[in-house]
Amino acid sequence: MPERSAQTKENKRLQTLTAFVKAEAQALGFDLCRITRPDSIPEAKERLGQFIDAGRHGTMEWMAETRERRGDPRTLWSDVKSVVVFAMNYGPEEDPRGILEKPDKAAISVYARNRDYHDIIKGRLKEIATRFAARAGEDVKVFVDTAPVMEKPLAAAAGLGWQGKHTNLVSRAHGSWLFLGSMFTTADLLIDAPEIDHCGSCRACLDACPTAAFPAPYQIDARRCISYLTIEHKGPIDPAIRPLIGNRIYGCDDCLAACPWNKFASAASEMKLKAREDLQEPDIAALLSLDDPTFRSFFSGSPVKRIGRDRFVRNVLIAAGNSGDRRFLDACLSLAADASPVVRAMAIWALSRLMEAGEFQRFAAQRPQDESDSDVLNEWRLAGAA
Ligand code: B12
Ligand code: SF4
Repeated sequence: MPERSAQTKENKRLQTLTAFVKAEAQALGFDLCRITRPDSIPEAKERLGQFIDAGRHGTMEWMAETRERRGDPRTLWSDVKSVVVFAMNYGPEEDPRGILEKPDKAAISVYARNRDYHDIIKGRLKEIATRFAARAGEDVKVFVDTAPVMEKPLAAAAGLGWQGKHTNLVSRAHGSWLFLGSMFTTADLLIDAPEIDHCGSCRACLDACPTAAFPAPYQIDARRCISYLTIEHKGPIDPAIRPLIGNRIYGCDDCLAACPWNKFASAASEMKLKAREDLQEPDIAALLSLDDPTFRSFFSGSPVKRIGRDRFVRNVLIAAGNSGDRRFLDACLSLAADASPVVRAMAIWALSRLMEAGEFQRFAAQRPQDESDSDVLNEWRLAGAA
């Protein structure tokens, strides 16, 4: 009998701890919080392996380097008994695709229009983890995005939603606009049931992708995804894809915005991030003129700062080249002499699109002959001015 009462006591303790972590999550503004076991995603490791073996991670070598730990939470931390997954809705007030019709404006994806969500979510997770650890006397670790944790399948296993055909987590209550984070703990908390797939025959997200980045439903080839190309990829972007990027200069929201479940998303919570006014529809002209110090101060506290001025201006030049707007010519001409090769290369491409053929040939004939960067030289070749 004493054994049984010890077990009842332990069950009660775990119930109280489970309720505690969920109440804390709600108090700190998380829209969803549910729990799963670390062994709940047995198929994820193999699928991650297929993704990497097919080269779909592109130049994100960190995915291949961490594949063992990433594929199984127990390899990352052998003592983990429960995985608490948190989600925060960041749905925009208006359909973010409206700006795609304004070629002199630059589209920054919704998640990056304010402070870096990593900082905000991590701060809140740390608060919860500190209070939880003190109360439970158990170990905890918190993760947001950058750790080798497969957040989406874990979230689906915990029942926060399901992985939609665009591969991101979709919830019936919040649609596709969710940030995820997790807390691993040695406490054996009470787990929740997984959610089932509610995509049905819908393929809106797959059809919405401007670059055909989905080789099949539920699978992405990051090498074609505008989010990867504008944020993660460092060098020149495939010339065949550049025209498809339009004015998207940082990330892409098209597949998320196309999801019909968004219309069921609950009203904005008070703790939701509001977009910075000046990042909603910034002018391409203003962004082309950013040098390193002005870039850093304009994007202070924003995730955009992470990619650095050169990669950012590379993206803005692609938008300028796609705009058909000759008002950007002067800015592109001065960027063709920029110190950064990736900027020079993309300025040449933008000019080749904005200038008349003869005008471009005359400009090319006068170019300095001391260029030695292979990417820039390649750009001249591609533009027919070898
Ligand atoms: C690498 C990465 C990227 C890469 C690759 C995207 C990808 N889908 O993997 C790039 C740079 C392209 C990217 C882009 C974006 N990302 Co990102 N990214 C990540 C990261 C760091 C790892 C994801 C990962 O493990 N990918 C590897 C693949 C193999 O895993 P997977 O996508 O889960 O693949 C599953 C499916 O393919 C599925 N599957 C395969 N075959 C089949 C078959 C069937 C029948 C079924 C059902 C399933 C299935 O099984 C796989 C394993 O679960 C996570 C953070 C994290 N640590 O998890 C954020 C994360 C996924 N990104 C996020 C966001 C917000 C974005 C963007 C919207 C940002 C933007 N606006 O530009 C875009 C969305 C693009 C898209 N459609 O995915 C959020 C998504 C939140 C959510 N609601 O799910 C995350 C979780 C970050 C966070 N903490 O909030 N991202
Ligand atoms: S984020 Fe944009 S480019 Fe990437 S998969 Fe979704 S729709 Fe395609």
